[in-house]
Amino acid sequence: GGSFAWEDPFLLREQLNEDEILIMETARAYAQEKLQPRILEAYAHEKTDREIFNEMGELGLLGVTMPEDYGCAGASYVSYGLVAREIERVDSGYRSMNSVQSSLVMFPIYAYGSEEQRRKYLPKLASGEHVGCFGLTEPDAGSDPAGMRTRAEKIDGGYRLKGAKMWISNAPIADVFVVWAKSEAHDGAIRGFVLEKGMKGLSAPKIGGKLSLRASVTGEIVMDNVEVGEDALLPNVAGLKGPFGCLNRARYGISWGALGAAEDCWHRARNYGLERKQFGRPLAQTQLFQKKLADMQTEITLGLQASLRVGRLLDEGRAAPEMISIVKRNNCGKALDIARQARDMHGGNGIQEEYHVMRHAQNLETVNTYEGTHDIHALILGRAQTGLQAFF
Ligand code: TGC
Ligand code: FAD
Repeated sequence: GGSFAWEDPFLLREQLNEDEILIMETARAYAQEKLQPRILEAYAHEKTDREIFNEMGELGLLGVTMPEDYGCAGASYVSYGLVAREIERVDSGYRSMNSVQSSLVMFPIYAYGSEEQRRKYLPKLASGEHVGCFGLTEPDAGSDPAGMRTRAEKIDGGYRLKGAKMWISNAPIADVFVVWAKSEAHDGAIRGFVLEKGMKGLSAPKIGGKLSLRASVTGEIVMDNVEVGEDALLPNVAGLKGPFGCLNRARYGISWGALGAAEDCWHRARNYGLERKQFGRPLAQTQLFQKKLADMQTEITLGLQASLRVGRLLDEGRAAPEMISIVKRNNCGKALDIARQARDMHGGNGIQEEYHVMRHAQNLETVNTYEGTHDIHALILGRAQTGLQAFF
């Protein structure tokens, strides 16, 4: 018979190779020592610390799957998932900063860019000297990005971009903007463009009033006749499969990340239940409390095992987008439920910032919505098994 580790029931750690364990431990030490101490202040005052990009870059935690030629770690997708889990154990907003930079900005430049674009942008994004953002969503096109209005008109030697993007992570502090637009010169196909801070007509106002993901700044991207050269076009992809290729990777990372936040809630609820006494005994000695802990342990353990499997398939080049929809949808939905339960199990203290669980619950509302809402992933999976699309 084997022994049982309550916090790692299926011995996930044993399924990782040495490089993966190393990168996980680097990310964990950084997250716990450097990020955890600043989160309450950052969250309360909506402060996004720009330095975090430099710190992550220095440790090799940005764009970990990209090759070493461009200043990256050349690590596995499993490593990328482990990094997301460790960072989101502290806060979903910090993981968001990393996901966008890695999967939504560095990946498209690497996968769809020219060699010149790769050399120009990737090393500075990898080191955190530059911050990137990804503009797909618009005020009137969220779940249905095909409905975007942003246009690229052909001009002599390049393009003129017109339109507005909404809900864009990192935008107000970004140096590099990967934006998607319908291009007249390409029969109206959706194409990717790389814009740079300071271009005439380009602005990125902050969206205020968020009650979720407050440590990660979100903005609009306004393109008021932004003129760019031919070299701003990502040459090697056309159509929605461009942005979706990036989303596949980010969604996969989020499936790990959300469970990191859930684990933090689970561990905090367990500790609280062991210490807090009511009716003359620890809360953790009641049947209802133990059932909740068992449910959390079960969902987290199953979810991590599923993400690990999808990560291995990604590393083998065999992961289908629908597999990613299963883990993104399930793990975000389960993490949100777990965070809400953990909040409840803390009683009144559960609403207090220093117990952290309510912040996770608030954050996971966003995580369950962005990168394809919980229901949109259900429709993707419904379509894949019935052959019938139910979006419209
Ligand atoms: P559909 O007809 O299904 O597909 C259009 C074209 O795209 C291709 N495609 C994919 N390619 C690669 N990977 C995928 N996952 C793909 N899904 C679709 C497809 O093959 C087709 O190609 P082609 O060559 O035949 O034209 O498109 P649809 O318009 O019916 O799409 C519906 C739907 C719901 C699947 C899709 O639009 C969707 O997923 N909506 C959700 C939108 C979304 O996820 N937005 C995310 C914005 S970015 C963000 O939230 C970042 S937050 C990150 C952070 O801060 O951490
Ligand atoms: P809608 O599409 O209007 O959906 C509203 C509701 O209707 C949802 O419950 C949805 O599930 C449901 N719904 C929609 N269509 C259907 C249907 N056919 N059938 C049944 N139900 C349906 N986007 C980016 O491009 N880049 C970013 O960096 C980025 N960062 C973000 C950061 C934050 C903090 C947030 C909140 C969002 C971010 N987003 C980003 C946008 C995010 O991807 C969208 O919010 C998300 O895709 C949902 O789009 P929407 O908000 O327009 O909602």
